[in-house]
Amino acid sequence: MSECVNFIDGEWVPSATGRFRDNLNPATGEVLGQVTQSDEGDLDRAVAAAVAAQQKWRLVPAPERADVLYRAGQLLKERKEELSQALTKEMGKVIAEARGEVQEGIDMAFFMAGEGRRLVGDTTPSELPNKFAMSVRAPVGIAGLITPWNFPIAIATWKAFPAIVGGNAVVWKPASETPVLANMLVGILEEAGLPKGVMNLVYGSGQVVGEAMVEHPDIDIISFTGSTEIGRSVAEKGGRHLKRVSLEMGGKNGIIVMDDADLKLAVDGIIWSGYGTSGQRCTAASRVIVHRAVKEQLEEMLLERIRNLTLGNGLDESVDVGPVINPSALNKIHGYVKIGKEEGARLLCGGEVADTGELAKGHFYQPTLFTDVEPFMRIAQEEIFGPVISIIPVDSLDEAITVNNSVAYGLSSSIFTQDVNRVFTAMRDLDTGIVYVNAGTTGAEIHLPFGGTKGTGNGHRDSGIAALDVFTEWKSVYVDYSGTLQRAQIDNN
Ligand code: UN1
Repeated sequence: MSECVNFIDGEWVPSATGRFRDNLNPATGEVLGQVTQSDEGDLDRAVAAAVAAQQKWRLVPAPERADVLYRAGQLLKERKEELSQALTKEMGKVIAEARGEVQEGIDMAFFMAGEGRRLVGDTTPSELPNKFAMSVRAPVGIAGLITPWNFPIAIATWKAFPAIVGGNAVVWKPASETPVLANMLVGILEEAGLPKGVMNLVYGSGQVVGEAMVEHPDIDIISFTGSTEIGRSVAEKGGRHLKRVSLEMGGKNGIIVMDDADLKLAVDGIIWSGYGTSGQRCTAASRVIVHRAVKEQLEEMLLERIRNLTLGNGLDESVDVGPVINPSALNKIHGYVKIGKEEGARLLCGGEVADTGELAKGHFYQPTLFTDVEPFMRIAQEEIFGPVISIIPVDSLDEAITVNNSVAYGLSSSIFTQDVNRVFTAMRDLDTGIVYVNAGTTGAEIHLPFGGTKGTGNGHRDSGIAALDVFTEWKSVYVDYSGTLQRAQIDNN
């Protein structure tokens, strides 16, 4: 049993509230430990520690700041299996996926460590003689990170590592569902030599700690991943304080399957992206937009594959689909299945809670497939965050693209086709932040920008170089070595 507490100014401390909540294994119902539940007082202490630490951290040369990330990357690598096992136990994703997620964290550490030797700005000519002009990156200051339970390691590293290398100090509120992973990650940064106060961890609810972070006058930027509903309120409240707010929210990702597609490949992509992580990825495929000419064949092939999927505890290497996070997720998913039936969609398989034998101990939902779904139906429009896929038939690429784009989200999309003209048309016209060709909608790599359009984001990106734009301010610097007062736009015209 583990007790997860806050990490403030280099000390592991329970909240002064004395309140804890249970940390449960979603596959077995087993109590893994407890996690402290904080209030505004704990947050204030964490922010004060961050403010003090950042004054020194911003002056540490960036390559030296990066050394901490190299060491953290090394430790993550050495403990990959331990972290992956812990991840499967507390979040439920199958062990192969857990290893993949920890790998994202490792990759992010080394990638951002490399940025410590770049952090590039521009050197440009000046309009005037004997004058030098350049832009440099300055830290934003104190970064407040709010992260979800579905990728407790990867998403945290997408945000924390660029923040750290950029010279910021961090106050992190991870999801209370996955505290062991948050503790392990912070422990690794501490061991890697991150000075005290640069990384602070505060557990608590979104309503108490999350809201207080958004309102806190000393937090300069909020980087949030979670639902569109909460993201909107973070943007509204943060906007009032003129705070920088970077949002990564929901998705309703579509896979287009054209009549010339390699159907076996398409089926692999649909199964992996739709039912992997039990559909609990913001990149999960939840719509299959298929050309009518291959619809029936695709349905048969999908049904055959779904019949052979094994549900269970993700620690068992032979299991394909793990549990969903908690009973309320199960209710939400089942609610959508009922809505789909009422709307007139045809249920091809699944559609029930899976609770036979051992499965009854956890929260499992059968991989579910609807067909003859109309694009306007709620199951085709709203994020379900569970293993439910809707097949929408279309007659052309144009129609497929229109259907794909006719949702309130814009994170990821994909097209299966052999035709290069269709590939480039789709690449241009699919209005999502991520587009895949002949692959599913999941599996973004950390050195590229991650995020999306419309209800998915607000113009910022996680991971990749783009993340440095979130966590640094541009500063334009002019050095005049002429010895005279040169008046720009006057003396040179
Ligand atoms: C998420 O679901 O919020 O692209 C992140 C992917 C993963 C990250 C998903 N690399 O599916």
